[in-house]
Amino acid sequence: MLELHHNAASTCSQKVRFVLAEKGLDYVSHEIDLIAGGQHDPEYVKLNPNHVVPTIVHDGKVIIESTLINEYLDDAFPEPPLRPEDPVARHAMRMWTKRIDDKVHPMAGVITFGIGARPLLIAQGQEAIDEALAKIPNEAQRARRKSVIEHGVKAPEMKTAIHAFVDMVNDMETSLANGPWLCGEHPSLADACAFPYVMRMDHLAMDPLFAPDMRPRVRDWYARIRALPSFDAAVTQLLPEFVIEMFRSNGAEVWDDVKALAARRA
Ligand SMILES: N[C@@H](CCC(=O)N[C@@H](CS)C(=O)NCC(=O)O)C(=O)O
Repeated sequence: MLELHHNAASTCSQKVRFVLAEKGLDYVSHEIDLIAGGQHDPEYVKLNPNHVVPTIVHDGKVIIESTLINEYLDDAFPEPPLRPEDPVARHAMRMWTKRIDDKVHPMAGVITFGIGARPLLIAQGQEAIDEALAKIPNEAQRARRKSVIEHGVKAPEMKTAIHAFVDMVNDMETSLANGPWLCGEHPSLADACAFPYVMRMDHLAMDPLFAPDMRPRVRDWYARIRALPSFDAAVTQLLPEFVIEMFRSNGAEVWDDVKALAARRA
């Protein structure tokens, strides 16, 4: 039996739900409200001491860290395989997942909280913001979150964040010259890992950065991913339209600043 502790809008949860769907695996769903602080619930922290989603529990065994969860699922449920057999292609796949975990994911927090969710958080008042910040165990993450809630798109962290996303879509554009998916002819864990971040750009109205005249292969790859039934199960069925609309309108408000930061990297 598989249980998944997750959140509809969380990028790391989306990539795990995509893999669960690709493998046709049913799971018992435990949704964690990240705005209300469900990730800090002492019972949940016993499962995930990092206070983050996702976590899976498989026949009583607790598995954390989204990329490692996806590798675990591919080990435990090998069909269909989501890692290339060829060692060089498998290394390329792991380069994508590592780079996204190390460089892109921390910056996704910057654009999400500094652009998409910022007005909602500010509306909750400073006391609620301070209380939520105090609960974040990772010091660097706490400092980044504080800065972007205070300064929004003008926060010093925003430049590095936008550049991490521009670098990602640039390198995707190059890789996708070799095939329809990031590591060849079939979707792999690299695609599962990358799509939530490209989607986050889309939801924050940053999609001109992969417009047909700019990064057409990324554009086509994103359309290809969205056409898969697993995308529907992992995202469309769970992520409320009002969240996407809120992100998109908050993103559109600051697009000129984002565009200026992106132009310095493109
Ligand atoms: N390295 C972790 C990162 C997980 C992570 O940062 N999850 C975010 C949602 S995508 C979260 O739970 N954030 C809680 C918070 O910001 O307080 C993984 O890959 O599982």
